[in-house]
Amino acid sequence: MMSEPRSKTSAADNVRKLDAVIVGAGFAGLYMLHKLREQGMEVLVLEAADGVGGTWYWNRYPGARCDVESMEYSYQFSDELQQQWQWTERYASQPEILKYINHVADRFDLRRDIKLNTQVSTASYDEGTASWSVNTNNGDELSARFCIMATGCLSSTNLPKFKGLDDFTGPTYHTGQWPHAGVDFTGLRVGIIGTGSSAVQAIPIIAEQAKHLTVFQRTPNYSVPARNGPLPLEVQQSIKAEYQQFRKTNNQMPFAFGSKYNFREDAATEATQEELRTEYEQRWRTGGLPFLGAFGDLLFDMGANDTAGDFIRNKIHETVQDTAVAETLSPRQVVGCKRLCADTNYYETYNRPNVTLVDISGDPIECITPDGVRAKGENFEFDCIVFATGFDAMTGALFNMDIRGRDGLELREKWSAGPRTYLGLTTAGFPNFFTISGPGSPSVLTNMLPSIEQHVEWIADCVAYLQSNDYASIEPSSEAEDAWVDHVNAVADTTLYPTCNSWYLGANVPGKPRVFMPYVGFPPYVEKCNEVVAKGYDGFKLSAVSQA
Ligand code: N01
Repeated sequence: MMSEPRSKTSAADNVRKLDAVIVGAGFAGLYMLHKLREQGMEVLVLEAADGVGGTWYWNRYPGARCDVESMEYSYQFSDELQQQWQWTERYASQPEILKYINHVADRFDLRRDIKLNTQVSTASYDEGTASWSVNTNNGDELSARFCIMATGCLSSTNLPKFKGLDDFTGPTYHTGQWPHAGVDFTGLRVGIIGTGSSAVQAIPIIAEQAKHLTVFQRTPNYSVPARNGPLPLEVQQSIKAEYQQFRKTNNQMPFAFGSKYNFREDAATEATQEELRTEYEQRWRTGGLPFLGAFGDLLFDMGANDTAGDFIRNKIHETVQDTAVAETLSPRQVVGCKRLCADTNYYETYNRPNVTLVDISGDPIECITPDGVRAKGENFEFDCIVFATGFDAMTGALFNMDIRGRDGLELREKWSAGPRTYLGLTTAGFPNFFTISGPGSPSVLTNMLPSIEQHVEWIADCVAYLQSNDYASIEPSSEAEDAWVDHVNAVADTTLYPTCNSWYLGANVPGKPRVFMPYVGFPPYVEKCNEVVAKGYDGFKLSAVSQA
């Protein structure tokens, strides 16, 4: 599709010239590289880690696994790949997903165009040449027509600035930057701060090893049993026999997964007590996030949502023997407005004699001390501390770089009141700059793999369109962007998502503007993206080939 790849070097000025630079070698970066190379482009992927895998490279905490089923949380762009790869469990563990990503990197010969251990420090747009200058911590100087951010939504860890953080004399760990050698907690007194998805997976396993585990909980989270287990060969074969149709049906689901679980349209508000109990019980037994598909109004109507909340709170009380602990573990916010967790023995773990729950909802942690944590006027002594405190989601990784568009406009400055994009793919003032699963796209509310594939294919088609029509650059108009931002908010406001302090809103990071970042609803989003293209890139400004 591309005419001629750009010349490879420019020895005189030491700047390597490329068609595209991609930042990040996770699922998004790898597929983007594959796609653009197929189009004859010269591409380089820059990756900070010393291996591929993105989120699955970093998040190696005990119990880390995906909450979307393995037959769905995988690439669909290659039928051979999806037919040949064998998953072993209903939900793939972190090591298995990392093995899969490495297999993909080898299978499609991607490694030769990936530079590891390389962090992008600056990326700036040069109007004269209609290209991006990219600099790295290793002194690389690159010039590329297209700059594509595949930096992930949950890749910049959030470590709250606890007073005394550096005073603790033992080791500390963040779930999102776990040591590769693993951690042996045997015989140790362990403190863990946070009770989100990472903690909910890690706590049961750490509790089995540790001498004592103390959990500091600021907000309880709803969790449903994952019901993980081996994935029988016959189940895989039956899905593989109709894999393409299965993928297609999933892509028509609101969150791009779970079609076999029937996301019902019936209203919980119109169901009898018996119907509610039967439906929730059946989903609790089946396990996993399709629990939220029990009724069509769960994420839209407070009364409907309460019925799901009551059901889970009852389950917590049935499971946890100590009534006071059960009550402390019982969330009061809307089910699903913080990401629903899927666990293995999470609530059961609080029946262990070596586990203590500390409710810090009313009294924030006072400080970290040389020996542990001080909270509620009490000193808790630990041999090590685990921070399961999440991520500066969706914008954090982008803001870790100095990204400047037209006229030196800084991305951090432009988004200081919250991210502004058109379709979550592009932002005004930043020509030829794309964000894969960026804010304003369904991303984290969906099965990430189909969302990533849809973005990669949209970007690849866009680049091919520019090439074949001799356009130098593309960027959205401010009007299209403003309308999209308003639309993203309007859609979110029809749901219950904005009702609690979630990372979807940036509420977990002090000082971050409170803006709902993802777009709710995969099928209408894809339809909009396709419509924009069908109308000749409606809402975008296309510039003729630069004379520079
Ligand atoms: O992070 P989180 P996570 N003092 O932000 C607490 C995906 N994921 O890494 O709720 C005390 O959810 C914070 O408390 P609060 C998934 O999308 C997927 O667990 O803000 N506590 C919260 O309890 C998920 O949603 C999988 O009041 C503080 C916790 O730390 C996302 O990643 C597995 C605090 C952070 O929870 C993030 O999950 C893992 C403070 N100052 C992750 N600051 C699966 O696929 C924060 N907290 C299964």
